[in-house]
Amino acid sequence: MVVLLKSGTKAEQIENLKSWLQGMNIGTYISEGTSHTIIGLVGDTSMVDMDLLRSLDIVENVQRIQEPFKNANRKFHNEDLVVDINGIKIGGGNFQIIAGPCSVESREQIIEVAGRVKAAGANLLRGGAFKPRTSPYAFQGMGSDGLDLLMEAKKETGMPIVTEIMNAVHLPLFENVDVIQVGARNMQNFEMLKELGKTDKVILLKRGLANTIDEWLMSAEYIMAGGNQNIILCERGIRTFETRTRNTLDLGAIPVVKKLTHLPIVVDPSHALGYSYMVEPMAIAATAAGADGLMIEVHNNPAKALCDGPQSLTPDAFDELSKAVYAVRPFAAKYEY
Ligand SMILES: [Mn+2]
Repeated sequence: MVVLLKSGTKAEQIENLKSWLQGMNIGTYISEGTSHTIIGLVGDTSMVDMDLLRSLDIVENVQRIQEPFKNANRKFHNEDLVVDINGIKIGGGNFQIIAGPCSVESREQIIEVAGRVKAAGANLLRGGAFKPRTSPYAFQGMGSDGLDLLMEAKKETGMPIVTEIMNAVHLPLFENVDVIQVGARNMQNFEMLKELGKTDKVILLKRGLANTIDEWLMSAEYIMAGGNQNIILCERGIRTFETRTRNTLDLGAIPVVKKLTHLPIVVDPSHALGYSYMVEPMAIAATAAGADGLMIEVHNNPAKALCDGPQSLTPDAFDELSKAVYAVRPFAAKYEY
């Protein structure tokens, strides 16, 4: 971190700032220019409040040289993280498709969809049991009954389960869930992130709908600071002025994330676009751009789906998507940092 002082700052004021920083175990390196003095901060500056520093009378500007996230930082983890879910690997060159309905609605529905997406090349089954709906009057999910049905589908197909948690008090119910999803709306539910950090579960951390990449990585940092390093990031579109798509799919996040962190990133074009006809082209694009996986909503009868029907693919459409994606995959962008 570098602090640029205002011109005319007195030596005594600089000494005061130095000793204040020393009190926080931060060393200083002072460089006196012709008009301005610059102080370089040496040590772990992740605890330093930049805004507080900037508000000081003698400070012109403050800049971070290093990102405030450490556990999630590529600089400290040269090798890509490979997340292993019962032998199914994501990251470090391993690519997987997670597919399934938005919500678990019935035994028949989840078993049928699971069988179809597995046959088409998906390796993990998604399905919501606890649903974060915009309206309190909309279908809220089947709750723990939905989790039981997911376990049945897992038994039947052998596919690991990915499902969303809405409240840390539900954690005991998630004991047999393979990947716990933190939804976009909970990306900054810091108390829940801390609880997930104490578990050894694989966490799929969706990007908030109005969050920057740095905020997203700081949320990953919350989980990792608690000891849990098993995180998969999921880009699911961000809110912009565009209304023709449900959100705006930020494919630019893929190379940025690859540069900043060793964590794998999967892309969810279903929630990003909101309409089924847009899902396949953007799934292909995300794959080509080097995503480590995809998350796709598939329903056996999208017209009757209790949630997110318009963006859900039929099993037949998912077959087509899967073929196209696996055809593109060998040509996907590769990143080395
Ligand atoms: Mn959904």
